Amino acid sequence: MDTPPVTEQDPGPRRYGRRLFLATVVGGVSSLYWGKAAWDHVTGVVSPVAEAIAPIIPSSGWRIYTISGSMPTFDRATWRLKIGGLVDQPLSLTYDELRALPRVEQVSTFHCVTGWTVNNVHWGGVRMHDVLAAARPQDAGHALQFVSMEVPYVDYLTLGQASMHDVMLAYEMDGKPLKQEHGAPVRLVIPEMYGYKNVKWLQEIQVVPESIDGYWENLGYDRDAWVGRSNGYSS
Ligand SMILES: Nc1nc2c(c(=O)[nH]1)N[C@H]1C(S)=C(S)[C@@H](COP(=O)(O)O)O[C@H]1N2
Ligand SMILES: [Mo]
Repeated sequence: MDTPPVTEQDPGPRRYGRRLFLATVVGGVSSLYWGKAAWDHVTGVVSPVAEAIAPIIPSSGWRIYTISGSMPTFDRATWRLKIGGLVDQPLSLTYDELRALPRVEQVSTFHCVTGWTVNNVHWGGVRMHDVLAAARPQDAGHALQFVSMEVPYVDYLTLGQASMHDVMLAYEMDGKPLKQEHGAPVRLVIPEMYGYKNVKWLQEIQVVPESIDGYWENLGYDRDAWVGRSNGYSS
């Protein structure tokens, strides 16, 4: 990696204007959308050229973050993605089972709340709908808890947020399997929200009654981390 892993510190002064341009486009779609498709959250699209070259030109400008100073190791033999909590059918997916779900690709821009941005990241993975559908969430479940192998990193999204069209579980970046430093084997991608909601090294998704504060929210960042509309301070 280019830079040693660091942990995100104080949010610092606000650097984004409200009119920050959020470029995001879906390059592949799954047939079913779960919940309301939220196309109105898309405020811009990348050019076809940018979309075409994204898989061959690695996205640059990343800073690698961990909260523990070490990175969890992905063991293909033992890793499982567990789907539990308020579901009728708890699941434990192997890496191959995850890869067998309907595949989607998208090009979207990634923003850390501290001010750095990576444009036109080409992601490959699965939509939340396809992961959750088989687990059959119960009516009492209104949110998802995302649990990292990096304990105690967790974060939450409401089901409505998680059902936006470009929220995905990504197992590929720039056309290659997700690297360890970026959260292998799979990370959450929600381009509308700042990086800290994009949990790396996922191991479990729990259907829970409501969205509550995750790791960084407990340290003062906003729970709803909308890019350009959240300054990272609790209000
Ligand atoms: N498990 C885990 N996930 C994480 C983090 C982390 O420290 N640990 N940092 C978050 C933050 S603040 C950002 S900006 C992005 C950075 O992604 P990258 O390390 O792939 O550049 O990961 C997010 N997901
Ligand atoms: Mo971040």
